[in-house]
Amino acid sequence: MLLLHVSDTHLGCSKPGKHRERELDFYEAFNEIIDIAVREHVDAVIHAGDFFDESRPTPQAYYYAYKGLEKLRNSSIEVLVVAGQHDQPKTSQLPPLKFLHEIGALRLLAQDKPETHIIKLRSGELGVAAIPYMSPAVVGNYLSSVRVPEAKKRILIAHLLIKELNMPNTHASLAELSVDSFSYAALGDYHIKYETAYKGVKAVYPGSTEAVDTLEAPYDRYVALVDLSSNEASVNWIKLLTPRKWITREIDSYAQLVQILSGLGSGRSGKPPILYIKAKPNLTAFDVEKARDHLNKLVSERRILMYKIVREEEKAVEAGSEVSLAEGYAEAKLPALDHVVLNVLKDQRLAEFVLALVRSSGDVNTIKMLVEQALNDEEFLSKIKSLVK
Ligand SMILES: [Mn+2]
Repeated sequence: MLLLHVSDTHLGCSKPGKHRERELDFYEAFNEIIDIAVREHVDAVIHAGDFFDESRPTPQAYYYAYKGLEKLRNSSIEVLVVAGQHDQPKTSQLPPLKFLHEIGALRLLAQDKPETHIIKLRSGELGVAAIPYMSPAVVGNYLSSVRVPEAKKRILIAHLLIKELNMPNTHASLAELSVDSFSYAALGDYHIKYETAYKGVKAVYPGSTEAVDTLEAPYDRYVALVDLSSNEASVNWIKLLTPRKWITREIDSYAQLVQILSGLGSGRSGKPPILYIKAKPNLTAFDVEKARDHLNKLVSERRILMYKIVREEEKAVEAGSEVSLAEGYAEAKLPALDHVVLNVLKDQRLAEFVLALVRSSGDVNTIKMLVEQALNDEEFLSKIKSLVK
C-alpha cells in the first residue's frame, strides 16, 4: 500500500503580499503533488490539513482544487483529508472541505473533532484515526476518546504541533497521541519538513508546499511517499521542483545589496525569486532610496518577483516585529478586453459592435436594437460578410 502524505497546501494564499502571480505558485505546487501521486500510482493522497488558506476560498481556489482532485479521481486515487485551522470557519458557515466532500472530490475524515474510519483502498483496507485542528487548550480532553481503528494497516492523521518540536503552543506528545498504536503518523501544521519516530513508528511533517513567510523560506519543499507494504512504514522524500525561491539577506550598505543581486539566478523552478532584505541599523535612508530604485528596476525586468526591505523594530514589544522601509512588485498586466477585440477584428466599428453585444448580454431589447441597426447599414453588413469569409 502506497500513500502520498502532503500537508499545508494553503490554496488561495498569496503570501507575502497580495500578488496574483504568487497565488498561482500555490496552485502550481498543488498540481505538482497531484502529478506525483498519479506518477507513483499511490493508493491515496493523505492531506494533513490547511488544504485551503481561508475558510471562504475564492472561486479561483476552488477551481484549482477541483481540477487537481478530478485528476486523482480519474486515476482512482482516494484523497483523505483532515481540516486544519485554515479550513475551519469561525462561524456556522459551511466548511469548504465539507462541500468538496459532498460532491465526491475528496474524503473529509474530520472537520472539528477526532473521528475513526476504515477506508477501502485499491490494495486493501486502511484504518485511520483522524484529528483535525483543535486549540491546544481543548485537544487534551479529546485524545483519550480517539479510537484506534480495527484494521491491519492503521495510520494517524493529525493537524497539530507535537511537543517534540520544542516550540510554543504545542498540542500533545507522540506518547499522548498513542502513535505506537499505528504504522505511521501523518502530521500537518508545522510548515517545515520534519521526521521523527516514537517506539519505532515514524511521525512525519512534510511541511507546506510553498513557504508563507521568511522563517520557512530557507527550506526546500517536500512530500512524503509512504510505503505501508511491510509492518514498518518506509518513507521516501520527494522534493518539489515548482516552489519559488526566496532570497533573504541582511545588509548594512547599498554596495552589499548590489553584490548580492549580481549573483541573482532564478533557481530551480525558473521563476524570478522573492527578495527579502533585512536592513541592519547602520543602513542609511539614502541607501534605502538607492536600493529601492535598483529593486524596482529588477522587478520591471522580472529578475525578481517582488521585494521587501525591513528594519527590525528596536522598541518592539514583540520579538521579530518589523517595519517595512520599502516594498514593490509588478502588477500583472492583463490586456484590456477592448484592446483584444480590436486586435482580432482589426476594425473599430466591428469591435464596438461586438463589445456592445457582449456588454449588453442578457438585455434582449438592447441586443435587438443593435442587430437591427446593423442590418440597416449596408457598409457595416459588407464588413461583417468579408470578416466571415
Ligand atoms: Mn498551515
